[in-house]
Amino acid sequence: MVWLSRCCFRKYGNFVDHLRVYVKGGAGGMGLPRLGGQGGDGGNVWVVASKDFSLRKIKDRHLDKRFVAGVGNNSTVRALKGQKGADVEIPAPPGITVTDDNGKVLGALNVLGDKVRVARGGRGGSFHSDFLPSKGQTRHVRLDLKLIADMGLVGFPNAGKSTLLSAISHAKPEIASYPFTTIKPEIGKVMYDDHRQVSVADLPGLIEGAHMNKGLGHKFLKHVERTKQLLFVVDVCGFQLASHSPFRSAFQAVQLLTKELELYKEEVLSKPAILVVNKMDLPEAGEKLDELMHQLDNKEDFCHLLPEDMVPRHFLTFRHTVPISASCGQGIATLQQLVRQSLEEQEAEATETQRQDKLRTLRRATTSPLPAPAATRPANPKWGLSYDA
Ligand SMILES: Nc1nc2c(ncn2[C@@H]2O[C@H](COP(=O)(O)OP(=O)(O)OP(=O)(O)O)[C@@H](O)[C@H]2O)c(=O)[nH]1
Ligand SMILES: [Mg+2]
Repeated sequence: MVWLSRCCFRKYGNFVDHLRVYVKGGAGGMGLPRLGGQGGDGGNVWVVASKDFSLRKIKDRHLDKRFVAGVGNNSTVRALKGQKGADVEIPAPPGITVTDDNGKVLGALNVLGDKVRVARGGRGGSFHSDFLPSKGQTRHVRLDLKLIADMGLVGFPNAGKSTLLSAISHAKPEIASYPFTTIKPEIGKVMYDDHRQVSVADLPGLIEGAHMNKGLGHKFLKHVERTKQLLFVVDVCGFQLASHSPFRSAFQAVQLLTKELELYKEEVLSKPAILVVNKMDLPEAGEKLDELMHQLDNKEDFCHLLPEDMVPRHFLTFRHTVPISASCGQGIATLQQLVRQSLEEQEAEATETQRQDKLRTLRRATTSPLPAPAATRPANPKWGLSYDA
């Protein structure tokens, strides 16, 4: 056990999913009162979504975690307009949300090339400021990584999430019969014959109380926020974390996982979800699956199987329920097809919603009455003139 926790710590320590850095915009340059010269503005600090960059790399390359932009040049007789200070860019992976120390979101990097200004440079001295420059903005900002993947695997430990990922993609996650084998998220790519790719994020197992920071779940729950869909994975024969913890059947696991997500952030449950019932190669799996399907079809009748405060407010309706055996390969091809189908349906739905929105806006624009002629509009009492809004 000691060995296990040490090993976990070492590997966990390698993965960085948030970073707090100090940023400072450059000060502006002095103006030149005698000739009306304007000092250069200070440089800005930006966070830019860049290829092949991880938060770990930033941390390793900038041990002091300080990013300071260049100062603007003073105005001189030779160069009345001082040169602007150099900008500084912090390269970061896509999927980053940037917040200040008060938790205010400054911006998000979703695709390569997206950039967020995190510290503004000071203004160069000019006529308007008595030729005195201003200082650059100084603060700490937090970079928070949320993985971007098409599907996120959600399940109790040992359900077989990593085994499934290795069965459907080229990823080689660690697999073992003890809980919490996966301690850092990993993304695998499912390749289809027509070269379409679907990314699947293997996340550490959730346990009851994950939303309250129990287990590793809480730290990684944020990663399900950015996946397009959820792939619930349950062991058909149920799960027991330790000898003193209660045994949970597959039905209970589904509902408890739903509740954990609900307690973390209810919006997450609005994502389409697929239920994967794993380990169908085990003896009695068939009967267990029948029981699960019956319970899922009559959820209300089986609420008593859950702790009172763990009954989800809304039961999740899965787009598909797929029995598989991740280790034997049974049902894998069907699952791959259903995953793709579900993503394509979601894309089509999104396009349809966009089309409907556009149509509605267009209709509103064409049916709204024309603005009244200026002469008939009420006069602004303050100036005694008619005014335009
Ligand atoms: N019999 C059987 N065993 C399986 C199957 N899939 C996974 N297992 C076993 O279940 C155990 C857990 O598998 P993992 O893939 O590590 O489970 P996980 O959900 O990733 O677990 P954590 O990383 O701890 O959350 C391993 O011993 C696997 O060999 C299956 O389809 N059938
Ligand atoms: Mg795992």
